[in-house]
Amino acid sequence: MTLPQAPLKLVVSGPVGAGKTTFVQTLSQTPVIATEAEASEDIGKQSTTVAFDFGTLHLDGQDLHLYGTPGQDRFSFMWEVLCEGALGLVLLVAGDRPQDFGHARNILEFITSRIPVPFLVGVTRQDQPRVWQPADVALYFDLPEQQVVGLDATNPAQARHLLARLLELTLTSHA
Ligand SMILES: Nc1nc2c(ncn2[C@@H]2O[C@H](COP(=O)(O)OP(=O)(O)OP(=O)(O)O)[C@@H](O)[C@H]2O)c(=O)[nH]1
Ligand SMILES: [Mg+2]
Repeated sequence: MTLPQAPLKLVVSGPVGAGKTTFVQTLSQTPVIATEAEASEDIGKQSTTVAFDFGTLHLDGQDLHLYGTPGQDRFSFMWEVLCEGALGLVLLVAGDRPQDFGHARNILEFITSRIPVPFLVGVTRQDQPRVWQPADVALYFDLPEQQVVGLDATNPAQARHLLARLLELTLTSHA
C-alpha cells in the first residue's frame, strides 16, 4: 500500500499589486479562498489581500497547497505565519514597477532570514509594455538568472511553468 503524499506547501509573496492573488487564482483547481478587503489607504487599487489567498492544485504527481500573502507591510506578521512549514516560495514583483523592487527585496529578506526556503522570483506583467526583463531583475536582486522567471500572472501556462520550476528547485533542495 502506498500512502498518499502530503501536500507541498508553497507561498506566494511580494509587494502590493505584484499579482499574488491573480497568480493563485490562475493556478488553483479548487475555488480560491481569498480575503480581499477595501484598501484603507491609497495603494492604487480598490481592494487588497488582508489575510491570505488559498488555492490547491495537482502538478507533476504532487498535491500543492498555494498560499498568497498580503502585500502591505502592516500585515507582515502574516508573512511569517503563512511561511511556517513552507517548502517553496515565489516572490512576485510587477515588472513595470521598478519603484517596488526595493520593497520586494525587503520582503524576500524578511522571509528567508526567518525561514530558509528555496525560492524563485517571478516578474509579472510581461504582457505589458515597458516591462523589466527577468535577466535585468536578476541583476537587481543579485541572483542567478535561472532563479528569476518572467510571466503574465493571468496566463495559466506561464503560471504553471513558474510553479513547475519552483517544484523542481524545492524537490532537489529537499532530496
Ligand atoms: N496584465 C497583467 N495584469 C496583471 C498581472 N498580474 C496581476 N495583474 C493585475 O494586477 C492587479 C493586481 O493584482 P493582484 O493579484 O490583486 O495583486 P496582489 O499582489 O494580490 O496585491 P495585494 O493583495 O494588494 O498585495 C489585478 O487587476 C490583476 O488582474 C499580469 O501579469 N499581467
Ligand atoms: Mg492579493
